[in-house]
Amino acid sequence: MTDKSPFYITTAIAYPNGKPHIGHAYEMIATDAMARFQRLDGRPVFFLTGTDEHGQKMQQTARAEGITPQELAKRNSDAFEDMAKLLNISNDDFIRTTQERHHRTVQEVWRRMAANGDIYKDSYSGWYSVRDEAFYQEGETELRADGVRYGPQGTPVEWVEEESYFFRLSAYEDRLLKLYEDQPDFIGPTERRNEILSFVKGGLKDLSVSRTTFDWGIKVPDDPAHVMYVWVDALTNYITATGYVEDVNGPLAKFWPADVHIIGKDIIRFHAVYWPAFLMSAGLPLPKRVFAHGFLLNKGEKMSKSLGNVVDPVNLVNHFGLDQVRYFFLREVSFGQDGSYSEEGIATRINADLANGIGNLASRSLSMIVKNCDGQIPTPGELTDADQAMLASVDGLLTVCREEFATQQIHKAVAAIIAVVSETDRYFAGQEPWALKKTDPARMATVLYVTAEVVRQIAILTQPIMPTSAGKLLDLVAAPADKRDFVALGDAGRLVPGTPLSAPTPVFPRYVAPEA
Ligand code: ME8
Repeated sequence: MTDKSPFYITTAIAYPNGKPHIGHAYEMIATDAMARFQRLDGRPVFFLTGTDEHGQKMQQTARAEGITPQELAKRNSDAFEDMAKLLNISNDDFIRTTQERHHRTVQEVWRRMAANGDIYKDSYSGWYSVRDEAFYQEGETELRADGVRYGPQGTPVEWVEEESYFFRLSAYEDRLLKLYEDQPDFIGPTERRNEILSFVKGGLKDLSVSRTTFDWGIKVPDDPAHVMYVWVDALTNYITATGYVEDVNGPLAKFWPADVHIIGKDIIRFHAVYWPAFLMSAGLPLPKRVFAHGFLLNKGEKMSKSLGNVVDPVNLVNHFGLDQVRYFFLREVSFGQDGSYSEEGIATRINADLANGIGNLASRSLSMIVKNCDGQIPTPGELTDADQAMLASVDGLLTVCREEFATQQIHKAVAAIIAVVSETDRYFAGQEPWALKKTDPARMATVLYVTAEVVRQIAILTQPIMPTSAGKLLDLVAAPADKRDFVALGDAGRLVPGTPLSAPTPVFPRYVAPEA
């Protein structure tokens, strides 16, 4: 029995204090592939992305630009939505934390935490990084030679002293450790799990959860001089969008708790420590898993404006093609680890795996069918061991891909698919259908049938990675619109002999670098 339960997946919601960068694009693409995979596997999917619009960083950036935080948020939130469209992201909703529905939900969650006795007023003094929107212990900071104190992510911290509400995080230490113990899959990958375990075992201090020195945020119920700490507000977005807090029987409430939050490794602490503690306090169900991907590095270096190596995702897509870029990131970067990208790396992958790999296999086999088999899918004869082994390999891919996607190991699923493409190349070359044309046309027909059937299944399975190109491949093998999901894999959806095919058009052109 396959799993038909609802599947809820989210990206982090980005700060719209600037335009989206390649790291944001990467996170959206990877999460999109996972959402598409589950949809094709027959599960009802809810996929959420959006923007995190409050906080000091937004207010400071807006002031520096001489506009209001609302204007800044709107302008850049639109840029994030546009990028999602450009990247063919299949999100079901786009949340903005300035929306009314979100204010209502966050205030209700706050009330529940307060009712549980976990919120108290005191005064805060300590280090704060506006760039990370994070409080740090003195021991986590470092005074460098430039006279500036930096936090653990390498961003400057400043001393903050103000009246503040606190969340009794210290009371959740044991419950959090029990959670990590009882649900070993709660945090992935393992490096991040270990990092969080040692952080929590090191002892938790109560968390300052409101600010009074600026006002760009959601007001604390009954105390409008305080705005909530932006992470209390931001994390709650995941539950806002399901409507669960407002109505547990609402149309999308069945999607809570989330199956997986996909985030970057720099924000694991918020998601794996603060978020479950807030939810426990408010008496709400916890997400099943938090998975942190790595950082993208440009030729191994951190992207930064000062290094001048910031690549605009829009330019990258315009240059190489969308599905090519999606493929590259999902194949090249081990999901969960840092990854490096370069123009040469992308070009190599496009040519090796797409143009010479899947594309070439499809065009060689399908054009032979069109020329030599009356333009129709041929009728296969009796299958030899080689034919059966070939079909068994491709029929076995769904099980492998399911396993890899269940643990977010997308790159391994893609590698398994590409391994079958290589195997098919060897099969095709070994069977020499072009020679069989004269000596044994019936045998040629069988080899072409088997090869085209592999192409069909590879196309179905690569839809989450390269939706448009995989759709074109499915057009080439004349796969009906209702036979493109995972139910149509394997025996159940085999190509039907006699189906007319048109001459294949190239789906993956070779990448040739423009003249310098
Ligand atoms: O952290 N490579 O927003 P954000 C890969 N608003 N991923 C990267 C990256 C890179 N070079 N740079 C950033 C925030 N990211 C909060 C999230 S969620 C309730 C609130 C990832 O715009 C980063 O790790 O700084 C995060 O997952 C996402 O982009 C948004 O980062």
